[in-house]
Amino acid sequence: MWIGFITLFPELIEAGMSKGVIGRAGDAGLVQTKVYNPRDFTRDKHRTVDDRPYGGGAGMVMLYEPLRDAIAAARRDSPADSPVVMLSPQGVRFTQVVAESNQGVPGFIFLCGRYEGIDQRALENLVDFEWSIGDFVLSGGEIPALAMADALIRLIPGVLGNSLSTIDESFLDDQLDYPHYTRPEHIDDFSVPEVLLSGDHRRISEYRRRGALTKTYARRPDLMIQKVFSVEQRKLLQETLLT
Ligand code: 21W
Repeated sequence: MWIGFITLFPELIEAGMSKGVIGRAGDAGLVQTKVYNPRDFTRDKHRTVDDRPYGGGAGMVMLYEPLRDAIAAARRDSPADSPVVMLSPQGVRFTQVVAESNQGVPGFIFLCGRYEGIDQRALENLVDFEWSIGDFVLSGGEIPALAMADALIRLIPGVLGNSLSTIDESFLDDQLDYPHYTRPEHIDDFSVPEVLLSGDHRRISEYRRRGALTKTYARRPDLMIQKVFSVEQRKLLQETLLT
């Protein structure tokens, strides 16, 4: 996968792409990234990338021309048909379903806005999709772009390796996680639940399914609307919540 980032803050993207699982995917050649700074595509002495909004109002608007030329440069480097994705509070919500439905797309050009936004003519004529990460206000598109890149890169075969967590537990995909414990067994008066030390894999698995199901019911009932519960799930909910 190839990802180009159009951003006034290249260091933010470079830092976010260089660590952990995502950094190793880059080192392994599973993903190539390149950053384009609209400021490098300006022609005036002051390298201007923004101006005041027509019609007045607060804040500044990103200029059309440096964005057009930065996107053109990214298009020359990117695989054919890589969509230009604007990170924007007006965008469609990016979810795991969106990430999964983009598996196999060879490249993306992520356009990160700053200030109040970009000239509408750039949005209408240079951008294919607008994506948001949720209903809260950030200062720009870089953190959403990194979040989406992370979600997309994790889905590339070979990036995660075949850790047990990715294969064995698909039945928990639409639920919150169960509690995790590691050594030591006792610390500051707090102990590890006995069942996890029992070696009884059937009981351990039930403990985890119960934890995931009841946590989801309590915190994210929206994930359970119209869900058809299995006989076991009804039993686990009933035992845990009604007794
Ligand atoms: C936030 C720019 C708010 C402009 C109505 C009119 C990209 C983002 C962003 C930003 C405003 C994403 C206003 C979740 C986000 C992003 C910068 C609007 C006031 N309201 N996902 N004018 N949240 N945000 N300012 O903020 O670029 S994806």
